[in-house]
Amino acid sequence: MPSQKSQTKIMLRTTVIASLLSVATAHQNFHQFWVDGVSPGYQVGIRMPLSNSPVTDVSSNDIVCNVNGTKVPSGVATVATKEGSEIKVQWDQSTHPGPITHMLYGPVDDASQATGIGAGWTKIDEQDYVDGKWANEIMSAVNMTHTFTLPNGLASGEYLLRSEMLALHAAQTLGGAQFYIGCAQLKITGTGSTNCSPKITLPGAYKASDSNIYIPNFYNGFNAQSYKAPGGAVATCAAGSGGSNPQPAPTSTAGPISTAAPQTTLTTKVSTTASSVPTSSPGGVALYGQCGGTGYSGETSCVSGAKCAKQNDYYSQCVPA
Ligand SMILES: [Cu+2]
Repeated sequence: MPSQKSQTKIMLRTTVIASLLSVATAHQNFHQFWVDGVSPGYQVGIRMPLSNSPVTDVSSNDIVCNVNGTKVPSGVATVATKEGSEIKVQWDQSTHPGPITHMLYGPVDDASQATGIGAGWTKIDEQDYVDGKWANEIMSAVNMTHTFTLPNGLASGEYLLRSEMLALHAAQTLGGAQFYIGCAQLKITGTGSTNCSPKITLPGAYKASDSNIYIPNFYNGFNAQSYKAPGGAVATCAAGSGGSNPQPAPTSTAGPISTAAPQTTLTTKVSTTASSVPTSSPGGVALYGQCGGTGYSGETSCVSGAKCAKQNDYYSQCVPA
């Protein structure tokens, strides 16, 4: 029978392990997103990191798309959307105080081949500390989700969407801030002809000693209300009028003015991802609905005025005839 002393030792050790575990489970990943209310599925379209641990070295390539996130080809599906679309991201539950930020990298020909390392990033969304709550608390109240819109005026092409939750609970120590990062791959149809600006270089834009990363007085007089997440201002993009959800912010006049009709599409390049229900009607599949592809067994004719066009082996879609 173990002595009183060794029992105490065992209990102590168990307590230490339990508390380490609870710290580990407090970590978080970006695990799902929705485009105009439709999700391609859990972890689909996202370069999932090897673990839910944070990146703390802001000068490493891991700051781009998390550990393993710059590996190409990525083997991850690219999800189709359009400028002005509403993107909802969902993260694992988090009690770590801090902001959420979204950046785009592109356009590129093939998002699955883009490492994201370098100067091609622009910030398109940021939530910091609002009405006494950090972004993670605000998200916690809505099932750990955060919603924003893609800017209008984007050039058509493929992009990386970088979601970052910066945890500041250890930011009072140099190198203590914890960056949780996940990158999704999007194919965006846009009306712009130029990129958004200003550009952000990753790694490079963040320094460990930046005043929004290293906050010595975080628990002692720090004013969260004036806090702004790293990466600078939210970008402006070339003007365009294609989206059905106009963005108030962009003011640039660099792009051509288009009168293209609003489009609603959500397609994925990989067969394992289809979770959207095809919209069928007596006259055929609705405009932009699915009408074919490997594994598809629904209606294959489109409503009048639309034709079924093959996007890839896995997806055919009704488009204007
Ligand atoms: Cu954690």
